Amino acid sequence: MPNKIARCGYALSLTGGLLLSPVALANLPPVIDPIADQVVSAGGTVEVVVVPRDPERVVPGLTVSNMPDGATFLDNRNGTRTFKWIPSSNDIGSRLITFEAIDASDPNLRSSVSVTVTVNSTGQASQSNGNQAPRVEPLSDRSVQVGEAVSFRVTPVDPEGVVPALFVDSLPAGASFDDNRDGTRQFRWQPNAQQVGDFTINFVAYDENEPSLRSGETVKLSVTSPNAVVIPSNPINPVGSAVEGAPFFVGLQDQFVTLGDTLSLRVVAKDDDGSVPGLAVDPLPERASFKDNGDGTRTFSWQPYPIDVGDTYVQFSTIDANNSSIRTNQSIRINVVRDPNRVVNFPPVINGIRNPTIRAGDTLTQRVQPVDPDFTVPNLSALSIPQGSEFVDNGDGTRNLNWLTDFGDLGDTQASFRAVDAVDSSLSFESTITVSVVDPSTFNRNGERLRDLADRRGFKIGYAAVLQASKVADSQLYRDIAAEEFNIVTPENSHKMGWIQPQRGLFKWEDADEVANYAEQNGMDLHGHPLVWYAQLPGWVQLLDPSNAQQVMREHIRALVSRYRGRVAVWDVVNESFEEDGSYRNSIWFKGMGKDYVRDAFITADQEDPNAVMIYNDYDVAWINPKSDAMYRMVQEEIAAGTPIDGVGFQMHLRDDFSDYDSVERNFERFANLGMDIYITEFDVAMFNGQNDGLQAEIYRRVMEICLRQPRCKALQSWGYTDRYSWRSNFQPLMFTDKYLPKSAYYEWQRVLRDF
Ligand code: 9MR
Repeated sequence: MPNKIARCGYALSLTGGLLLSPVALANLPPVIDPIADQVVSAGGTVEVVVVPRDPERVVPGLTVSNMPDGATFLDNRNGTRTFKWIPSSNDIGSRLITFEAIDASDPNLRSSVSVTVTVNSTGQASQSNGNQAPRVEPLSDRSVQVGEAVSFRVTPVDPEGVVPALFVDSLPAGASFDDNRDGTRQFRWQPNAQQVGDFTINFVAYDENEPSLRSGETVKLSVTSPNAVVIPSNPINPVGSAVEGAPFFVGLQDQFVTLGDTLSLRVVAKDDDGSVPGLAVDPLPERASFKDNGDGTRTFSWQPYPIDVGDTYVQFSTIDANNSSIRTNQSIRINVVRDPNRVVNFPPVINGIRNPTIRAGDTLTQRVQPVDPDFTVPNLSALSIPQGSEFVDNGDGTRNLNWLTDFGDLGDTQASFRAVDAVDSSLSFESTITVSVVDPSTFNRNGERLRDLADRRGFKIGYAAVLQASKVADSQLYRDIAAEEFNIVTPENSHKMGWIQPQRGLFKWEDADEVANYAEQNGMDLHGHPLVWYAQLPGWVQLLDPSNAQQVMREHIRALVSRYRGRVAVWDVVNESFEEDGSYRNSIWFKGMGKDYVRDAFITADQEDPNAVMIYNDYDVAWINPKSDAMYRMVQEEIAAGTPIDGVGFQMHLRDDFSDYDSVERNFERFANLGMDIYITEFDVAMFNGQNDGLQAEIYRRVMEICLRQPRCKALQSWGYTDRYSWRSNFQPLMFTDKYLPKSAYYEWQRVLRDF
């Protein structure tokens, strides 16, 4: 069996989400959908739904500042909140109200939207331009049996007579919501046996020009077990009965927890044949644990934070002891409520600082970021810092430990910081790091640099650059080694749509420009990544009506390709459009344009920069399987249609048990025979078998050899280069350690590039 990569950004799936914590991923800030300014008469009502979106799809927190007296900002229990206010004649005038979305895991990642609310003395209550929110025609609750289909039409109406856009919140797995092309949409679903239970589905109509003008209609759908299934010993858990002979949960049900308390839930499963079934949970909420009690049961413990107020769904699985494909899954709802009479205050923490290593002569730039689960800003101070360093206030609640070192500083020095709760100064958190200042010669590598060896063969050797490389603590060392070793660089995150176009038409170029300038200064090619992808989309694209997808896609491609025309050598035009079975992924782009979006994207990109190499990029396609077969057919079709596609990017996120080399070689060959250039775009090899980097190095070597044997293989690019900054850093997949020392893999590549 070939290796599978972990799904992007969700490394939990690597292990079934049980034993390992997620690897460090770049976390993107949430955004709030645009909100129009409001005009209201005294005595009228202002009502605005505030919709935050997070690129990682975790539900952000929401706050409001400058709340007028008597206004409310209530939780709609679906991730949004409604601001409501009935001003009186004392409120006449204008005021600015700011809504802020706060990232669920990193409260320092925020973004805000400000709205001017103007209260008039006369006239009718109205929205700023008289435009009123559309609504959805009433729908009734219904019930459906497993195996049966349910289908109904959802009709939005707009008081102004324009056709509103529609979307559905919380579409159950397997359901669809298709455009009837007459302004309505059809909800269709055939629930399966795992979906027994109640589903609340919210259909929302919104005004495309003013997305904050919206209103919803909620339908409760009850899915019942078919009569044919015998309900066994466990009446509380109807799901447990779905597969005969499967283990089942005993007494597992929805939970309720008050903020400030810790939920402790003993999870018990049985199997009628007497064996002890396995237990797993996915996703494990942040800070939750699922401990083995040593008696076949496990205890799920979780202390929710304010960000968790509302519902969290957790899926437990119980797995047959003898056959792991026989399992029962059951999702439970954990409802977190705040007790208004109880003051809950959590202590702050300082997250995410690791012991840095720098060269004597370099400047350490260590950002220290305290966070408070209550969203207050902690007071940060230094308890001890190295002599000659400074602890500078960044003005945003963070501070930087800046230290220009020299040879006198060689060795390990500690720095300690304290964050004190803004409300209760008895709550604090201390954190200490060890800064290692190392003789620069420590980082010398034997032999020649990879890029010099590659240059001699007309080959590209590359890496993906960590987001904001100029701001990481050890940026000088990080960027110097990269510049010495590589002749092509891919921005790991700064080209992604969620990062670069957080609002429609608003482009944040700074971080992408940084990489472009760095590449030029160091004589490296730049590899753009990616123009069209289903993931890391900004909130506004997630809300987009598919009929607008084409225009949005084209605007995005044109903006990026034209900005970097002549500077980006290779573009990943379309990324990851296939599912494992070779079908097209049902992305917003596919929904809007069908599979033609791929062609459209290549044509659009090529028009903006005919000289750049335009490639299609995907994972798990480096060897022969249904997915690479589908990609092969797609490339054949595009070539026949004259689409300007120049090559294929094979990501190759491998594990250290990989062995399918022959298949890779044959696969590359068939694409080469189509005239495609081959790029290995995101190479890394996760170490699952302990710390032996020999296995890893062997895979590095063999893949480099395959690439060099194939004349069409133009580049081998690893997804980062130091384990310190890797999306899978727990598995040390790269060729330098987290302290920047070359591993065996490095020397294998060096040797092959030199001798092969
Ligand atoms: O390494 C990237 C990580 O930092 C991001 O959080 C994640 C989501 O944007 O994407 C990772 O890179 C992915 C790449 O863009 C596309 N192929 C799979 C990579 C690993 O998930």
